[in-house]
Amino acid sequence: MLLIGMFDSPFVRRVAITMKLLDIPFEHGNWSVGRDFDRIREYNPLGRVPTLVTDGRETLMESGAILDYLDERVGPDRALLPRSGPERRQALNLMALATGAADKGVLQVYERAFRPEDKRHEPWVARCRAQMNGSLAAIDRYLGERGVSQWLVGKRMTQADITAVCVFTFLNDTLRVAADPVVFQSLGTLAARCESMPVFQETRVPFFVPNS
Ligand SMILES: N[C@@H](CCC(=O)N[C@@H](CS)C(=O)NCC(=O)O)C(=O)O
Repeated sequence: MLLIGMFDSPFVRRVAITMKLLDIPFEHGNWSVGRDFDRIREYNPLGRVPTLVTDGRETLMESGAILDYLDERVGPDRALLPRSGPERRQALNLMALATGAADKGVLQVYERAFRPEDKRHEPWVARCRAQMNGSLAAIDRYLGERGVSQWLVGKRMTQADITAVCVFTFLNDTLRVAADPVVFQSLGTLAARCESMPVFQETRVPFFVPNS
């Protein structure tokens, strides 16, 4: 299998971590959405990552759809998203908040990377920042109430934890969301716990400016 996209993307990274945890080997197409745009579009007309090319030459796009395929491949007992019921709904809600925060973060990063300075619109950037912070705060509050030593859902690490941590680390690297240690303290504790695990360390790379 070929996983296209750099690990500085939280969307690519959550797929890579999942594949490693589920013992699914892959070749890594470490291609930049800026520099390797045309090459990525040969596989995904949208020019987006992650894109996964399966051994059966099927091309999958959107990290959520790719994760769904990976869970299906390993079966319900090993799947990283809870199978059904309140835990599944809670995990999906937390992941929606996390990926939503990441989307708003990516927009802010691209504003700096792709848009000339005189064309930037600060009120729009501020709106993205407020949406991003609001989502992170909701996850942080939820975990704080649950207990910082807990996983986000159930009694084991699930896709909700992987996604929340990949997003939090990305937003911290690019936009310094946790510069003040009091803000997002619970998420910070969860991230520190996960980032010390080998599977997270193997996919931890410095952020790369997209159009360089
Ligand atoms: N909803 C998508 C978001 C993926 C995404 O935003 N990827 C970024 C990299 S972090 C990308 O490909 N950007 C290039 C572009 O959209 O032009 C997913 O979950 O896969």
